[in-house]
Amino acid sequence: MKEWQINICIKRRFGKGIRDEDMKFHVLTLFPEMIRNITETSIVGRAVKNELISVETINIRDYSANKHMRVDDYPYGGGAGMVMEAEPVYRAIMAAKQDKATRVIYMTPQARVLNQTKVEELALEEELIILCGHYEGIDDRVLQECVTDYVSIGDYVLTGGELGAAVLIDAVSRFIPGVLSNEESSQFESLQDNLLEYPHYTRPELWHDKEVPKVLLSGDHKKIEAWRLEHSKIRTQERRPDLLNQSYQICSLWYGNDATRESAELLTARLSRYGQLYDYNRRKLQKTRTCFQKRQLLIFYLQAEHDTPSERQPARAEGPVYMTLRERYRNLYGQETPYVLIYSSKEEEERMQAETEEFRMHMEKRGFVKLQESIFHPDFSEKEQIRIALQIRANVAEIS
Ligand code: 21W
Repeated sequence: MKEWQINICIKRRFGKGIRDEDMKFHVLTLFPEMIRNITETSIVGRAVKNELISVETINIRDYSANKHMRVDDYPYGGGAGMVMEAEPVYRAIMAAKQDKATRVIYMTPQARVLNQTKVEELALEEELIILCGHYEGIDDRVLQECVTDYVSIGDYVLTGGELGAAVLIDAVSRFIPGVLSNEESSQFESLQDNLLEYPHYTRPELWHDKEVPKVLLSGDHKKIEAWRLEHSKIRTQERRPDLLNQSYQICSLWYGNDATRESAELLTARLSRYGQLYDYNRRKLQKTRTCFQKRQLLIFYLQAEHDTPSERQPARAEGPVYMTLRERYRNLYGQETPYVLIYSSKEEEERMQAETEEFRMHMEKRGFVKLQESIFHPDFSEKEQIRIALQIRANVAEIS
């Protein structure tokens, strides 16, 4: 059982208050029932019930500084419509914040449009305050003082920020462990690789004179995967060519024992639908000159050489010989290709310091740029695994 599953069991058994939710949303709005309607239903509603997330609505009107509970006033300089006053909004934000450094997101059409990268970045937070405007907008001074992120959900005009807040909550919640069931899982996701999904088919084989592509009936999984990748690319080129120059292919290079391989398989699957594994235990691969492109991301998994043999990984008759990183990867060439180093433990990171520094300089000369170092282990909880994958994806998004 994974850690989060155990946590759910504990919660079911002992009720509330055992442990905090993995994400807390505070929504500041004049129409709290609009948010509640959405967040009490469907997958988000189930996640709230299971206490994986919580959604607190704060009615800005409750923080009015006025005995008539008014929260808006005429705009200075004249013009149509009303403007929400700074003070009630400020008080509502302070009530949600409670001295914590929580990010405050203002939903507004005057912002960059929300995308998957931003969603993943926000999913790394523990709490979010979402501010919904109404009328013509909010007095700019409170926005300047409190807001950390401005978010639009698309280039069209709505009547208020509530639907935007609901969209944000929905998209972020999908990254909270346990929110999606296995079937709904975000493991393999359209857009995960900045590619649109390939076309799907089900029975019958022939419909309105249209046949199902033969390769899908072949049972050859390698061929099917190649077909799907190809058609994902074709679709993206046709319908969303703008996505293609944000897309990176994940290449995981590993050297070592079964634990190292397992790390590589797990993290690669979290990062990409079409990630590739390179087993550098193979002498042939070590000797082959391999050129990588700008749009590829290399992930090196360091050998957990001092790992004690576990049940999962019985000791080999003769374990892999220790080679330095430079020796293992002596034939790699890049074109400003980014890479990530993955250690299996904190101790390994410390032990390897000198060697990875030497490796970094070697790689720099060969056309590679180091993006980050992380620690990853198959025994990490689902939450920790997702966090590491999201961090890598956020860093990649930053350079692209
Ligand atoms: C719409 C507020 C327009 C302010 C002419 C004269 C939040 C939203 C919203 C809204 C204006 C999002 C005007 C995409 C959105 C939101 C309400 C300013 C009014 N026009 N994402 N006065 N689209 N919309 N213009 O509308 O609060 S996220």
